[in-house]
Amino acid sequence: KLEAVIFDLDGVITDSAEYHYLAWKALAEELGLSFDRAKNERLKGVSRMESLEIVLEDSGLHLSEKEKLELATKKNENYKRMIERITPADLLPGIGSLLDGLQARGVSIGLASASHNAPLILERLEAGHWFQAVADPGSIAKGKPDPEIFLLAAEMLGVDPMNCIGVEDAEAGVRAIQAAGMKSVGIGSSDQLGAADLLLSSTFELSTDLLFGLFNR
Ligand code: B16
Ligand code: MG
Repeated sequence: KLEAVIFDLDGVITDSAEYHYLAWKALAEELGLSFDRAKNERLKGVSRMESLEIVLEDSGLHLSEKEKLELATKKNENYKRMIERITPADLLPGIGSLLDGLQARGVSIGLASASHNAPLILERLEAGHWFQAVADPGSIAKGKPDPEIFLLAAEMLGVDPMNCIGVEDAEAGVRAIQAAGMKSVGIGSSDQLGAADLLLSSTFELSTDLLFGLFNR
């Protein structure tokens, strides 16, 4: 029985995934490295420092931990300037009415984002009131594709993972949801998200009926 829906943030609630892409691209260009959307796919759902390792791979650069931290901080400062511009109008299509609909039907709502900037983004979107639980990525040991962050959100909501749906735009995220024993909804293309229980090409296609339907088949 559906008790809770646990959402990823970047690329599902709002398109901050695009700002992550732009900020990593700016950093890569500054370092004289190539960076394209195909490489960016591998960064989705992945922590800031792990993302940096992917940006730097094959660069031939040998950087100290301190230098890496400086680069990651620089990317994050640039990213933070970009997300200042987010307003409630930046909720992705259909998300506001979906969250209203779930709330009306008594379904709990949680957030399982790998981003340390998630609370700031929820505030900019004025979306915090919908979420009964926001899992803190700072308090988990392993990031996606490990299930930890989704399990933490379910625990905070007091629900059994078996009665949860996770919604993700990243391959690592869909794998995390499945490893948590939840039903998975992927937003994106089958190239990355083919493993999801339900695959939709846009958030606009999400509906409460579709989500409840995942439990009646
Ligand atoms: P930050 P999600 C993830 O958020 C992003 O997809 C990923 O690209 C980013 O590196 C990660 O958050 C960490 O974000 O640098 O803001 O702490 O998709 O799990 O909501
Ligand atoms: Mg995401």
